[in-house]
Amino acid sequence: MEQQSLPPLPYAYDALEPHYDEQTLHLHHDIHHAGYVKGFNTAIEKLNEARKNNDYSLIKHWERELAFHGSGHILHSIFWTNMSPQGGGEPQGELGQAIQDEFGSYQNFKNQLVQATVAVEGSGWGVLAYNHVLNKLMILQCEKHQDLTVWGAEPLLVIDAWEHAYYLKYQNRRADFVNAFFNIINWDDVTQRYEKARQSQSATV
Ligand code: MN3
Repeated sequence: MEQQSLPPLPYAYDALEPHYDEQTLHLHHDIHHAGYVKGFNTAIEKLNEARKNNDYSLIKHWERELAFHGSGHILHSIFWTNMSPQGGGEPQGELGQAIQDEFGSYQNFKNQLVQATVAVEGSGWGVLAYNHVLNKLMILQCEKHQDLTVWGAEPLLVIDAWEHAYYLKYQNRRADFVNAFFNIINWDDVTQRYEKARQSQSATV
């Protein structure tokens, strides 16, 4: 497998102010996300070596590293494009309808996603996902970057609830950060992800 690289942000570091501050974005993207990319590449390299040498003595460690850093890399890549300086509002079209059908209303959906994200135990994420296997939208909590998911769930909209995502500006007020995030959600991006996810084939139950 090819080495992964850190994707550039699709906007300037200060573009999401005041909801998401420049200093946090710098640290979050340039240090934290870069760390997950590096960790993922190391895990890939070590697993290549293990196969080559037929030495699986550290297999448990490197598989865990692969899941943690790989999931961290994927979720952050989605997180950056989930935000936009022109974001906010409510989703329209098919996604808007699907949210209404699944959760009863946009407000119900928002309430559940905010509460789920705020209540993540320790470090983790709030996630809106489309589940290929069940053909349905789901709101999930994710601990760390990889725990508590459901197989077949493709993340569409993710909210980083690790302290590194908000602590400089919001300190212990995770709920304030999560609510502010709704002012910068890029619904066009979320809608495109939903449409692509619906088009891709998966065996269903
Ligand atoms: Mn993060």
